[in-house]
Amino acid sequence: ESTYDFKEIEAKWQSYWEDTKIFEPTLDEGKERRYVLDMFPYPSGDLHMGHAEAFAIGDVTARFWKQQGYDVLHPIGWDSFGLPAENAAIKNNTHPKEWTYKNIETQAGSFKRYGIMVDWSRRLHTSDPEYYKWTQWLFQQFYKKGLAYRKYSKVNWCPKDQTVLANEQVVNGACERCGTTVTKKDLNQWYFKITDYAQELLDDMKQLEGHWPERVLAMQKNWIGRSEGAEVRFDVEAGGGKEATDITVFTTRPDTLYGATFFVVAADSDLALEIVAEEQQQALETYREQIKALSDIERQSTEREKTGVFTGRYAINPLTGAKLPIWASDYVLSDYGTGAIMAVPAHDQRDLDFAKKFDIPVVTVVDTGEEDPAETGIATAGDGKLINSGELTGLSKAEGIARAIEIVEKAGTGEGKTIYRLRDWLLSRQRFWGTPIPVIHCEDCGEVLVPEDQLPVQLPDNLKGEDLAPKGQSPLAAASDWNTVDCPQCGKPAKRDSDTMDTFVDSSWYFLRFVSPRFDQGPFDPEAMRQWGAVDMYVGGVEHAILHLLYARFFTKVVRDLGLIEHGEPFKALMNQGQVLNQGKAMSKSLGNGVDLGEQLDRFGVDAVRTTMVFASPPEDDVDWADVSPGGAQKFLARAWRLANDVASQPGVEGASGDAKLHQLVHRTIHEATENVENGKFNVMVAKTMELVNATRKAIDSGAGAADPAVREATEAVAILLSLYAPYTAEDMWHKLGFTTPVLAAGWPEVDPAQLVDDTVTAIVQIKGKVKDRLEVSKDISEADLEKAAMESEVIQKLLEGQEIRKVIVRAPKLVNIVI
Ligand code: ANZ
Ligand code: ZN
Repeated sequence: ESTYDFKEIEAKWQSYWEDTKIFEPTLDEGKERRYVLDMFPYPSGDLHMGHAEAFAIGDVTARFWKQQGYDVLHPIGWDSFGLPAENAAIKNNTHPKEWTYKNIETQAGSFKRYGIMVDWSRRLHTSDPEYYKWTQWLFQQFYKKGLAYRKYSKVNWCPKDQTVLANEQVVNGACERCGTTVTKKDLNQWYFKITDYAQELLDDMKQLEGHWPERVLAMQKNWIGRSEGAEVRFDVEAGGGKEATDITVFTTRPDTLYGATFFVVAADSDLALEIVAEEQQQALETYREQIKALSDIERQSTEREKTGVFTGRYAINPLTGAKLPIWASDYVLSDYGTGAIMAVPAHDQRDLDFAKKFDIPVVTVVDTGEEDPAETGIATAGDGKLINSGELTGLSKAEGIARAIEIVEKAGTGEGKTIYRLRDWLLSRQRFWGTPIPVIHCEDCGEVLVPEDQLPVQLPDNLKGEDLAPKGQSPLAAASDWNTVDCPQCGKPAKRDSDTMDTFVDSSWYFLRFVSPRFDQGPFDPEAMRQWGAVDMYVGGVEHAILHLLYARFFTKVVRDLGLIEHGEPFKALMNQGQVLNQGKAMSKSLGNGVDLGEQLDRFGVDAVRTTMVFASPPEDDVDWADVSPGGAQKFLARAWRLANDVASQPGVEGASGDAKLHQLVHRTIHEATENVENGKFNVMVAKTMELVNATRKAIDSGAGAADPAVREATEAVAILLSLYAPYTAEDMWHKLGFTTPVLAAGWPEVDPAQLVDDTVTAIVQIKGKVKDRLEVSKDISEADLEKAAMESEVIQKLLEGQEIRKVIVRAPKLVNIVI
């Protein structure tokens, strides 16, 4: 009873929290609501140290808002489609759902043990038909708006996983998952038209400034990649057995038109094949074979030596009439801008490298004051005066750009243009364990949406093991009993679409589903959505800085434009937690530096692990498990817990505020803890709790004693502070202190501003001119209060016993002299 036994304490409270439903929002009318969300987990094995950190951090905010009196929604679910389940199924000759739901159960058990304040009644899994029915429904709404479409395209193909990868899943030319070199393949694929929202995705980042980490906003901005410039049309002379034509380029530097000395088309583009002179065709085809396996990043790398082939054709500069040789090269990308450029070697490094390699002239047209690029091999990109540029000569770079656009617009050979690096989102996957695309292909009717009343299109249950092994087409394409259906429009035999959706689709709207996860009339209940709206605080790893967050923002905007919600940004605030490292490195099997969460919990207890995670550093910094001390955290919690144990055995004194110094410290601690949590300095908030625990212990042992009202006040405050990150200890203390409701129902203590006044002075209390006591008082104390404080002093009261007071002289704030 009087020693801190975390195992005993943990065993006591989990079911209590479930019974009292204290983790669930009350949905009371008129109560202000807050929505806290942690990025939902993927069910790979059991929880690990990374989960433990992220969820400990997310829970601080959720519990803090709860204590502050908000009605808090803090749900949990699983992102439960995906490749690992399928691979496990192939290996174990099972259906992917077995591995998936078994792991989910394991993780759910661990989360419950971990004491996260989540509303378990709202739990969802994206692989449940009740969930993916609405993923399919949303896909169909996108389709009807022209925001989901299919096109033939060269896609990134992982030869090992036998599936298509989005650009963002290709890292340095290799598959993000398995590291195999990615190749290109021509396939008919589904896309979401996220490019329609490029500008809005940029503009709305203003709302997020100050609430999202700056670097995340910078990464998103960069990814969207807005470029302002012009499109300019160049005539192409007839030659090499081909007729005259024209090619449009995109340039951010129309001011440098006079410096264009050659022309480049993307070697892998159809355009290159169309224009190439007959005598150069073979050379081009050989070159195209060579570059096939290269990723975009390799192609654009400034390190790599430039390569290319002359096409045998010439373009005419619309301003100068000069004849520019047209080359084909891999440093120009076929899917950016128009897939063709005018090359200005003096002012673009890639062009200069190419010009040097193939002996093409370099003409400087902007005098930046730097040395001549033709000599140095270093292109100059800065501002300066235009030279050798006809009617543009003498202008600055900005003036030149504006003027050149005017000229080409007037001549009808070009126009000002803004383009984006952002590509449409390739969402189809040739895999089994994902949301089936709810479309039927009919020879006569083309693409036909599966009628709404037939949703969800469910995955078949009868495929397992080898049936799921990648064979270049989706296992669903091979399952003819599943994919053969009647066309909903004409009734003829037709085929279901056999692709499934990228799992990023599932996670692009789950935060909307949580407001009413059992609703069966739509993706969410409009009334519940009106009440909860956007997520107030979203917590998760910075690895999701681009894709997941961009996709979720895009989905939210489309759902708003469908008239289903009012808000256009899903996450009002974002917190990126750091990683948990060991010995300065990410934990990994190969390094052998993994730390098992379950073992840590067994050894130190849930609260000690959670406290360590929160205390180690500010939330966004990494935690090195080799540098922290869960044992120390456990001692701190035991110390805190013993306060309640000591106070509990005391009768308690009513009325007076007790030990003034401790009373003041309580209020200062709460005040500072509030600011620390609000500013995301959770670690400092823990340090403040530690100071309060130490001061309270001191007051018990060598001062006021455990019965002092300030000691009780301090101990209650400690329990409430601990309720943000050490839930079991906090709950146990709270009940020891005599309360019969959960500590999360305590409410955040109110701070008495008078206790925050900084300047106190030491007042001297004299009897007949001799110093008998000293009091810590506010420097603004009134004469009457100072006299009262002096008379209430225990020392003085003893000395005055039986004496007749003749006169009291008070000089606030420093002196009281009692004459007897
Ligand atoms: C002439 C020029 C002169 C250019 C100069 C730059 C500097 P951002 O800012 O990234 O949008 N470009 C256009 N399309 C391309 C493609 N498909 N692949 C590779 N490069 C391409 O870059 C725009 C500039 O990159 C364009 O402006 C074009 O080169 C090149 F002193 O045109 B510039
Ligand atoms: Zn049909």
